[in-house]
Order: sequence, then C-alpha cells, then structure tokens
Amino acid sequence: MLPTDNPTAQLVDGVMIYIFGLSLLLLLGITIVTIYFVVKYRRSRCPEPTSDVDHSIVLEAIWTVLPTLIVLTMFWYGWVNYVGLTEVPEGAMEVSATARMWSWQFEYADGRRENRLFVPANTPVKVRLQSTDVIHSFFVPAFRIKKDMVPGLETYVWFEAPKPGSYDIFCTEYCGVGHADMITTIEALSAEDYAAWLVADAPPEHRGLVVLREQGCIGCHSIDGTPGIGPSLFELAGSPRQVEIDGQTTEITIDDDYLIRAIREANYEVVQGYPAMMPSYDEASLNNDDLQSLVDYMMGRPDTTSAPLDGARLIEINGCTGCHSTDGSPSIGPTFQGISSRDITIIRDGKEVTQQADADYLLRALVDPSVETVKGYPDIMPPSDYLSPEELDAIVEHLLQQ
Ligand code: HEC
Ligand code: HEC
Ligand SMILES: [Cu+2]
Repeated sequence: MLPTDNPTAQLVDGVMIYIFGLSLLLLLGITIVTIYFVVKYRRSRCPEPTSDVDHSIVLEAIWTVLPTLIVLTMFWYGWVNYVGLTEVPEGAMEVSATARMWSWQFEYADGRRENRLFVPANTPVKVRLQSTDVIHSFFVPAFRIKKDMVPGLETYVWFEAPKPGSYDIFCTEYCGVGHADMITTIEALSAEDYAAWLVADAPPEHRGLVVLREQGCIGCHSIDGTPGIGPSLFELAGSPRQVEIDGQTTEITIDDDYLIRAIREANYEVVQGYPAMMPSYDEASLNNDDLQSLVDYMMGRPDTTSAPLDGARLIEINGCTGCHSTDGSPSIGPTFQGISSRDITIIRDGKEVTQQADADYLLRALVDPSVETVKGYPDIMPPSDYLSPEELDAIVEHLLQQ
C-alpha cells in the first residue's frame, strides 16, 4: 500500500479518485439502464413500435449540459491540484537532482553531493531536475510525483515526507541498458538525525572563507556579488579593474599578485569608485598561509589545506558505479577491480593495443573516453568533464590502487 499521508499524494489521489469514481458511476449507470431497456423492450414483448416520439428538447438539453458540467468539474479539480503540485510551499529546502546514464546525483546548497536524497521529514523539499544526456524521468510513487528530465530544460517537483523513512525513486523513462539500475531512495530523517547528518558529512568550509570571517573582511566586502564599502570579493579571477596608482588610472586584470598587493599594501592600488579606506594587513596580523588561502578562495580555487578528496566516494556519487562494478562482477563497462594490474586491450585509431593502466591512461579514459575504447565494450562512456582536475586526480589515484 502506498502512503497517503503526504500533501502531494493527497492532491493526486483526490483527483484520481474523483475522476475514477465518476467514470465508474457513469459506466455502471449507463450499462444498467441499457440492460434494463434491452430486457424491457425486447421484441417478443413489443413486436410493433408504439411511440412516435422522435426527439425531446428537454432530454437532449439535459444529456448535453450534464456531461459537460461533469467533465468541466474534472478539469477544474485537476487544474487546481496541478497548480498545487507546481506551487512550492514557502520555506522549502532546495536540492538539485541530476540524472545521467545511469545514476542519480543530488547536490545541496553547501555543495555536497550524494547519490541518495537525504531530507528532513516534515519539511517541504523542492527538487530541481536536470539531465546531462538523454531524457530521464523522476518518479517517487510514495509522493505521486513524476516529471521528465529533458537535457537542457530545468524542471522541478516538490514533496514533503510526513515521517522519517525510506522512499523509492525510479527513473521512469527508458534511457538505455542501465535504465533498470536507476533506482535510489529519498531518505527522510527526523530533525535530529538530519542535523547530525548535516554536520557529519559536511564538506569542510574553504579555509579562505574562514579567514575572511576571522579577519573581519566581510564587514566591508560581500562574497555574493553585492557591492559594500569595498567591492564584492565574488568570482574575481580574471576580471578587469580600473585602479588608481598615485592618482593615475590604469586597467589591470585580477591575478594572484594583484590580490596579494590589495591585502598587504591596500593603498598602493585603489579600486576606482571606492574610498582608500582598506587597512593593510601585514604578516603579523595575517600570516602567509592564510593569505594564500584567501587568494585561492577569491580566485575560485579549491582549498589546499583541506583533507584529500576520497576517490572511492567520488566514484560512488558521480555515477561511475552505474556502469562499472568494483567487485569484479560484469557490468556495462569493465570492472574497477584489478584495473591497475591487468592487461587492457584497447582500440585506438582502429588498431588494437595491449597495455597496462597508468595514471595518464586512466585520466584519458576519463576525460576523452572515445579516443581509446576497451575492446569488447561499447563506446558509450560519457566524458567526465563535470569533474574538477582535483577530483579527476583523486579518482585516478584511487583506481591505481585497485
Ligand atoms: C574597512 C573596510 C575594509 C576592510 C575591513 C577590508 N577591506 Fe578590502 N577593500 C576595502 C575598500 C574600500 C576597497 C576598495 C578600495 C581599494 O582598492 O583600496 C577594498 C579593496 C579590496 C580588494 C581589491 C578588490 C577588487 O575588486 O579589486 C581586495 C582583494 C580586498 N579589499 C580584500 C580584503 C581582504 C581579504 C580583507 C580582510 C583581510 C579586507 N579586504 C578588509 C575595504 C575594506
Ligand atoms: C554510461 C556508462 C558509464 C559511466 C557512467 C561511466 N563509464 Fe567508464 N566506461 C564505460 C564503458 C562502456 C567503458 C569501456 C569502453 C571505453 O573504454 O570507453 C568504460 C571505460 C572506463 C575506463 C577504462 C577501463 C579499462 O578497463 O581500461 C575507466 C578508467 C573508466 N571507464 C572510469 C569511469 C569513471 C571513473 C566513471 C565515473 C566518473 C565512469 N567510468 C563512468 C561506461 C561508463
Ligand atoms: Cu534514466
């Protein structure tokens, strides 16, 4: 039995029961009356026509107007509930869902990625849907939500899990051999469990951001693009700047050296349109490591002080295991078990080459999978261009140990 205690299920079930009930009533009513007339006016009882009535305005009006009204109520009820399914309640939590052949990935506001959808129970959740390759469809029977995911078109659904539990998610648009593997779950957690999960799995904050806060830079600089007392420190890499040096205006492009000068000798170059009121930070107040973290953060580079990325986890959350097994069992692509030590026969430019995997080969296999394909396998692996260089390295590192 599917649960009925959540808002989207109630919307859909309401319309479903109404239309099904009315249709059933009409079917039974019409069938019974038909059978009754067939029996009552059978030829053996009434051999000759007895009535010369050939039409009735009143009856015809009734059987035109009544069904029209019934069908319009179905439309109206369906419409109202459709609107209910598209209007996300206020305060909903937002998550992005990406479907690709043949796995799911959910991305949270803080950047963490998962292959199951963890949500707090009793909270509306808006799921933005997108596909990277072909048409998939997001289907959660327990919440009666189902929406196609078309490449290049962002859609969304919302739901609210009434109580903690696990609810199935299916892909319900045939999308190739691995379609049946596109199963995952919504894990609805109690408020306490969700809070614990948030902390436990949180990606560490960028050290540069921590320093920005510790040093009070946030008081004068926003980090989201809105101007403050000073320019926003959002996505600075490569932006042009008009700066004044000794009253002379010059255009520069933001790079590491400029940022370091802007912090260490704040009044050497002053950004046009802003007062020269930024304090300089010398080594005593801001050490070189923290300065480097700040620069990395402002240039949009990852945090080099954080723990190394976990290759095994990256493989799991990026859908690689949708096509590759890690335990030697056959799958759509070669298994990762023993990949670093076995002989691999690949086809490159139509020629067969047998070799062993090294870091360069693995990286090429990830970034440009069509150039060399493993013999006996279809050339369907998607290029991993959605991964950062650091993530690619971590995966290659992990594979070299398999
Ligand atoms: C009292 C306010 C104030 C504080 C605190 C402050 N700044 Fe600034 N900052 C400014 C102003 C005003 C400018 C623009 C004028 C200039 O270039 O000096 C600026 C300019 C900058 C620039 C150049 C930005 C660009 O878009 O070209 C950088 C980078 C910068 N600040 C970083 C920092 C960092 C990092 C901290 C903390 C360690 C910090 N600021 C603290 C006011 C401040
Ligand atoms: C849609 C299915 C699919 C997905 C998703 C996929 N692969 Fe593949 N992969 C294949 C197939 C099929 C091959 C063999 C054909 C080829 O070499 O292109 C392959 C080949 C490889 C190879 C070379 C294997 C060998 O034995 O030499 C590596 C390494 C690899 N994939 C890693 C990954 C990683 C890491 C991911 C996740 C980021 C991933 N793949 C995602 C299907 C997939
Ligand atoms: Cu699919």
